[in-house]
Amino acid sequence: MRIDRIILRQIRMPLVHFFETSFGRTTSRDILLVEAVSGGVSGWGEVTAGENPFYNEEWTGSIWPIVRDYCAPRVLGRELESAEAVSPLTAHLRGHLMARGGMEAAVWDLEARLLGKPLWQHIGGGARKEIPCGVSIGIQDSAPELLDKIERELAAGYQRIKMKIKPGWDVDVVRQVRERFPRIKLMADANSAYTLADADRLKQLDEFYLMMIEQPLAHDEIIDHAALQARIQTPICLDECIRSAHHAGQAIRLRACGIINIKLGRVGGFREARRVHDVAQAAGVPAWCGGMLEAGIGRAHNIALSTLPNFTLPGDVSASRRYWSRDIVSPPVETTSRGTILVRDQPGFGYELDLDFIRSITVREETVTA
Ligand code: OSB
Ligand code: MG
Repeated sequence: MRIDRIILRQIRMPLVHFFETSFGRTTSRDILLVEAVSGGVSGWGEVTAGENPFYNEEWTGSIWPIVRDYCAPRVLGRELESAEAVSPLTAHLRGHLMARGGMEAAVWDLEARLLGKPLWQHIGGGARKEIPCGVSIGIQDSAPELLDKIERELAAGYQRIKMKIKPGWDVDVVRQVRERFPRIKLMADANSAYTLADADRLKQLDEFYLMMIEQPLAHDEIIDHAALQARIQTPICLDECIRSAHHAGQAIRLRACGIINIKLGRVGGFREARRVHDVAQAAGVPAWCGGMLEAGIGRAHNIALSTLPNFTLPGDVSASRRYWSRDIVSPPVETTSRGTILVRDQPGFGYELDLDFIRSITVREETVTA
């Protein structure tokens, strides 16, 4: 496979509802799409970086020069044995995993299309034809608003609820949710808002028998998570901390987590995501697929990833309509009344692109050639 050109596009899409985490509120997204073209066939990737360097150090503005000046030139015009070869070609970059991962995912999609195969099959997935879905619910302006939202998502069939927490929006709010919904699968995500000094407060969450608490401590701190896990019963799930299979192995060995959230962009693409998956599986640590408020392409890639066998817990990948009044793929991603997404069998990521719509919301475009 030889890639002739890579087209970068930045699209702007308002969210139907703001999304707030411990690091801030997002109302509109600026997303980078990567189109990799080989002999007239295109594969597409979506970069999962946020608009600001708050979740991790990457952001919409850092992606463009990294893909244009460092990632694309390494793969363009070169004979690639397979999509597997892309990640090693950009491995000399320090960090910038989301930028690398967005381009890498485009090449996986391209290769699947060249072979006429669905992406899920091409990456070695297919353990399930229906993906179990949960939802991630941001910090709301009031607890009653949160309870209403949860009620609506449960009525739509979603299998588990993740609520965002931060200091000042934690034990009391979780208690209210638990009192109202005593039996649901419930978890909390702190996005690194606490330190080990908060261990007593975090221990108070044990009484609510959460499925897990996600990333309570610093984004780059595995050892403190191990110390916290020794003090609390609720299983810790790591998100931000796990950027590679190596990190996953270290975290598991140190007993810093009992569950791993795998995000395609955060680990730099499909090759590393599969390696993280394999490390977790070998250790008996369950995984689930995290979300980054993706548009349809990223969502479809997440669905493909979620068909690997060890994605046994409901993930954050949910219906397009929860985020967008109109998505860039057609049909939009939809869920069943069982709270699942049906895996599609079309070649590549499995959905049609709405190119007219993409054109209408593109604020920047650039083509890179060999
Ligand atoms: O920590 O999982 C996270 C969104 C943006 C940044 C980080 C996270 C999230 C989510 C939303 O929880 C997941 C989604 O619905 O896409
Ligand atoms: Mg998270």
